[in-house]
Amino acid sequence: MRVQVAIIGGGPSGMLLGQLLHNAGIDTIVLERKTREYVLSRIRAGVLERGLVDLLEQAGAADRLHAESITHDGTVFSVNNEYFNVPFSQHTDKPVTVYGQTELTRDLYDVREKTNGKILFNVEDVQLHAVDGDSPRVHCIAQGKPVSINCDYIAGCDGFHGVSRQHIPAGVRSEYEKIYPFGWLGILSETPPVHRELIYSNSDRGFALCSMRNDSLSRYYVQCNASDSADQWSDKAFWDELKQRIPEQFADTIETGPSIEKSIAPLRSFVCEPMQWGRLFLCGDAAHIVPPTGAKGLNTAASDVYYLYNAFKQAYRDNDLHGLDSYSQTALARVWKVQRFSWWMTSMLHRFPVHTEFDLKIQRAELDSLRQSKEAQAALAVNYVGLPY
Ligand code: RFL
Ligand code: PHB
Repeated sequence: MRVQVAIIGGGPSGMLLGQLLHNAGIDTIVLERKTREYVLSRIRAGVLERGLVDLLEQAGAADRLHAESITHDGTVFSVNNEYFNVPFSQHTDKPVTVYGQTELTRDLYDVREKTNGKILFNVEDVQLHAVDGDSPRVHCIAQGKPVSINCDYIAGCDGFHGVSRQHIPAGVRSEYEKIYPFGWLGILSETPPVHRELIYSNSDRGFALCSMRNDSLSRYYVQCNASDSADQWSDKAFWDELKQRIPEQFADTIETGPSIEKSIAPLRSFVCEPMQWGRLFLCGDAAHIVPPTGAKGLNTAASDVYYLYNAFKQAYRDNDLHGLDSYSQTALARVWKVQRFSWWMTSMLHRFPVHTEFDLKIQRAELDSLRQSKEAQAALAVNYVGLPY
């Protein structure tokens, strides 16, 4: 088989890039290791920047999002019992959109199927060959049979645990990493959200987040030990802990119910440089991870997709390789700004085991500044709604 761009990974990055290229007449195949059902069972992001929504529109996958998503013009921060709102609309002209990654990925699968885009699920043993030459190839096993794909370029959209990144030679690749000494225990429950906006909570017992998917589906998180397992947290233990970490007004009114999903996510910052080697281009979590506190992982995957999609169009339509040659540099410039914001949000809101009284005072001063200063709120707002591409 021959395609122009072979895409490894059918998560949101691979599907969005694949659909944009497909709509632009560039021939692609998406190779996904898991089944469609498995990918759609992973509960992840919920807050989308305008840039991502625009790309979904261009991909022809935004109809359901427009009908079912919720728009947020601000967010709440709380410190023990006190809370304040940071209004985005006073500082930016963009809101954020609340719509689950699961639904967004489902929409991308549906549009790929409807437009006859090539995709193979459940592929095994994906191998990349000759990525630094003119004719890269991808081999894999699909439905028990070997498949060989010749292509012009490979997009490595296979997430943090994928194979693509390893093809950048060790002598060329630099990896920057920070592992946080805690995780997030998250649950999904079929209950109405406790508040119409998200609540990011710094409490003496640790961080908590009240989020949502729609009017009758809530997503809540509490900071937990990195070594905890989700099974050891009963629903009751989760709700009791959450209620102790949010202001009383919300604890008293929150509607609880059985969890329909419960999982623990580790918190990590990670960047791989460069994001390109020969004809291989990394995109999304394959190249970088942020702690979820700033809601930036999926959104940063989307900015990579934007740069890479435009670079491929420039290469195929105008025979101009400038966008592809500068992809890594362009994407990384934004990635590091997003890393800074996600690290800052994480540092401001969590309890670290090494925290001294001094550190806690600094953290409180940071939150006081955010509450009192329009400039501090503006800085948060422009980052939270999304830096320009
Ligand atoms: P994904 O989603 O990991 O998809 C990669 C896909 O590649 C497949 N794969 C392979 N396929 C073929 N061959 C191989 N060898 C393969 N190896 C892997 C995998 O099966 C998978 O389907 O990466 P992608 O597409 O780059 O998307 C990134 C996002 O998923 C991620 O950044 C976000 O979920 C992060 N994130 C959030 N991001 C936001 O922008 N806003 C949020 O509100 C937000 N909340 C979150 C989050 C992540 C979380 N967790 C669980 C880490 C909340 C949480 C709790
Ligand atoms: C979510 O709804 O899953 C969510 C929202 C905001 C974040 C992280 C996760 O910062």
